[in-house]
Amino acid sequence: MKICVHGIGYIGLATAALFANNGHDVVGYDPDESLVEDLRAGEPLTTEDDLREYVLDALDAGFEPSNEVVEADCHIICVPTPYEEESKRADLAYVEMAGRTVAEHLREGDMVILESTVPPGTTEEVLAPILAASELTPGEDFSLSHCPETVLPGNITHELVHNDRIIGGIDERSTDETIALYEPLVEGTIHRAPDATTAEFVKLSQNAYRDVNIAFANELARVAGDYGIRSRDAIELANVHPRVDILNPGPGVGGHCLPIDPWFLGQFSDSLDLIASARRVNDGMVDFVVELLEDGLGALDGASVAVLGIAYKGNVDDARHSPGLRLVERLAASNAEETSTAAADGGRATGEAMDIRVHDPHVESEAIDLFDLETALAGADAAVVSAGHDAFRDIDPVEAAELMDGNVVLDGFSLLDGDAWRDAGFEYIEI
Ligand code: SAJ
Repeated sequence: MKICVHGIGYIGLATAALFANNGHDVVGYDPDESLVEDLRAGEPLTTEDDLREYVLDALDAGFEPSNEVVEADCHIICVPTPYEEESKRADLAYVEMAGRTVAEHLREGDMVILESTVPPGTTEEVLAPILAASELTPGEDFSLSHCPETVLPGNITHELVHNDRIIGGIDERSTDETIALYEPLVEGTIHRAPDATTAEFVKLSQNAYRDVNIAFANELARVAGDYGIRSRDAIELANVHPRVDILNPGPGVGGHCLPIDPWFLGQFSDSLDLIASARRVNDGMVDFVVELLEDGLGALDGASVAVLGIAYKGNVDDARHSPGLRLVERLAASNAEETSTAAADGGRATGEAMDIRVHDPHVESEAIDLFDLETALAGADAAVVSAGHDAFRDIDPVEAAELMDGNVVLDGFSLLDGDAWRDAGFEYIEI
């Protein structure tokens, strides 16, 4: 089948490769010229080795990246749905734009599938009317469905094939056709949603569920701290019950899904309560980390802090909405506050600014200065592990003690060997 994938970022690229590697004739449309050029030159923009190989196989199989949209039997929309921080809403401009482009190329009998994560109702209420501008009727002249992706970044090529899929069309025929397209490629089970809006709702509910579960763990961690017990021991023991499955506390929830998708549930509803609270609990973890740090150091004024990790989770290079970045911003903001309070007091600073040095073995950033591990630790009063990278387990506490001036280590993910760090003279703090 001729397939045009609209948007070949992370998900679109993997989706295009999935179809191309399974015998379909795939064009991947993206307006970004350098992205398309790099892909054509066999240079997929990814640090995931599996995905790179998978895309290279797809290019060998005829996958064609392009800056032009083509007529196709099936259009799959994988464009971003950015989150508007202030209104807590999804910006659907890219979906709308893709809809208009598809409408220009739509023919009777084609299929249109929306994979982007969107607020409930988007396929039926936003996309369908735009596609109807083609003068073809959605559901009658062409099929239209929502088929959300659910892959875990870092494990995309496996999950793309093995995860279950939820598919919901705007009518029965749309659902049937979309299921028939994915069924031969997917090893997980394909579940039929009653309609497109339910499929959209399910995807968001899965991420909101995980976010609420993590918020529960984070709240337990704060409560456990009040009782002087270790939250991870308590959670591990609570989880021996066959119907309890609490996730892990940490310095907050990052990425471009969990901190955002729960809010999309509220785009056309005023009923978010627990889900909104969970968001606030998770966002508030950065303040808790700062409190723990302040307790450990005595005072933040003039302290030198090594922030280890700004990726949004362990072993990935993506720093979007990450707890590590929030921590850096939060510490930098206390510096700014200190300076402006000093100015208001007549110009004399009461405390000194903090020196914040950031290290991340996976992330490259132009927005923030990154240091190698030794430089970040040299002279530091405290080190904070703010991303769960496996590489941090290899830090030798004895060498760290020699490099650092102070002896505070705050392990946001309890991934270091606490006893070894204590033996090396550190005050080892967990969440
Ligand atoms: N985290 C914790 N404690 C935990 C687990 C995670 O604090 O016990 C934090 C992580 O450190 C990270 C954040 O949560 O900051 C999110 O990480 P994640 O691994 O839970 O999820 P994502 O954002 O990488 O991917 C999620 C997945 N959704 C679910 O598991 C329900 C993935 O399957 C989705 O495809 C993806 O969102 C998406 O694209 O929506």
